[in-house]
Amino acid sequence: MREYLKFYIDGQWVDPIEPKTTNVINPATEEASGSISLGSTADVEKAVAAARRAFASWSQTSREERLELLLAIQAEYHKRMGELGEAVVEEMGAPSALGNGFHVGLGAGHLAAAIDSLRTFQFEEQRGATLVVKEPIGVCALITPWNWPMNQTTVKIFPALATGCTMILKPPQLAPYSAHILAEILHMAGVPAGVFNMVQGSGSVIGTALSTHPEVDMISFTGSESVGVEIAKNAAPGVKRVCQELGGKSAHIVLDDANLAANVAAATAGMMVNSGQTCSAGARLLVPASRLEEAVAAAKQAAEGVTVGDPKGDFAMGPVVSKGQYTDIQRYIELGISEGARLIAGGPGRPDGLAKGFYVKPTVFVTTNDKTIAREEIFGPVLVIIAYDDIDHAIEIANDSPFGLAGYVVGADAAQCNAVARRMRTGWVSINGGFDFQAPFGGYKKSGNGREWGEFGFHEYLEIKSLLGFAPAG
Ligand code: TAP
Repeated sequence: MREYLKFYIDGQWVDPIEPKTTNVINPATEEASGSISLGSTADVEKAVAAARRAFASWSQTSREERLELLLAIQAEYHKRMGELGEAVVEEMGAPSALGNGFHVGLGAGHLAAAIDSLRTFQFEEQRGATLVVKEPIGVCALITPWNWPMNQTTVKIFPALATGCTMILKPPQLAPYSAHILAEILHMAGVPAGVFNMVQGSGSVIGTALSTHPEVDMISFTGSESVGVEIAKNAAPGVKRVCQELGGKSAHIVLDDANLAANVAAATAGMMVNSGQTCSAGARLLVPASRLEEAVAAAKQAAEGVTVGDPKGDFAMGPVVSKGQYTDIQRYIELGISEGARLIAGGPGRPDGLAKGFYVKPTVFVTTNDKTIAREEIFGPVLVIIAYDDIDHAIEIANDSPFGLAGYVVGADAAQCNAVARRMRTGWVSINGGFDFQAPFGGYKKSGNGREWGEFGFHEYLEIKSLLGFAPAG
């Protein structure tokens, strides 16, 4: 059993001011795997005060000093990747290969990207007699979700550190272990006292205290639309910057010239990665109407080939994170059926042989874009296939969504793929599997307003100042 009962404030592991704990449930066993403390507004006060004090000196550090610290963090991170991976497996049920692979690899990737960006980032630009300076915005509240716990924390912490900000991290109650280990890594690497602080607890208490705190300058939030809106409202009276990374219902367009069966199979298996709990998942698979049945056969075979079981075993898919998440996904599957969608794989209930744990069947429907299961984010292993008549129709369907986070295009003709990608109203489009840690990531429409990852992620943490009549040093 893990007991992570202390918070990290002002460079020290400290007890909560008012002791209160909660169990963390292992989604594979439905049993407690450990416990964390639930903080109060008094803990937030301490953490914000520490971050404010530290900002005075950390904001004045040189690029080289911050680079040295990030390199020290990188060395510590690499030493403890195994522990981080095991924590992710236990807290959110990721299969071992995924938890120890892509989950912790995303953290390492964001760290390397922050280091690369910091080496060359232009913090100053002389424009005639004006110097434009980018300065750290101040004390940042980082509020993260459970679905890719290492990705979500590292994509905020490292750019915040690199730009000279100080911060308070509020990790998710459902997946708090990896964040605690990450705080240990930062401590071991020598992050100065107060620069990074972490308070565990509920969003309604800790998140609200941070969003409304007059000494918090900026909030970087990843999570659901409803909480994003609440944070923005809470932050509005203080005129804080609020960067929101919210949900998605991304289209994955398979063009007519693509190797359809192979691409549909890959897209189906891809949807089931992390039990479908990925904001940028290609949850709407758009295929040519003339080849729908070919796509259905490939998707059925691929979904039925996704093995589901104990995250510690050799399975492609583990459970979903919680009972609440399991119940929500079951509701959507039932809704799909009652709305008349054609169920081609999976369906309600647990997979055969799994009596315990929040396991969901890899599920595929064929439906139309007006149905609830095609419009709302299910955040589970549920793919909807939608047929299109021609490319204009495919793009119309792709863009007919309240969200605009990601998109995928696969096809043999690169020029055509590029043209389709350009017409998609989303912040991030992967063409034939393209992936890049330096590419800005974030959403249009209800998917949010921020851009994270690599150099573009730095801008969220920077103010822009003009120094007029600034004579360049001669
Ligand atoms: P949320 O319920 O929104 O929770 C996200 C974080 O916000 C948690 O740490 C939560 O705390 C906290 N929170 C809850 N209420 C709050 C409040 N009133 N004020 C401040 N903070 C509050 O999301 P989730 O269920 O963890 O994650 C799933 C959602 O996140 C999906 O919609 C998904 O699409 C989205 N998501 C988006 C992205 C990107 S990059 N766009 C990435 C991942 C996930 P507790 O839960 O600990 O109480």
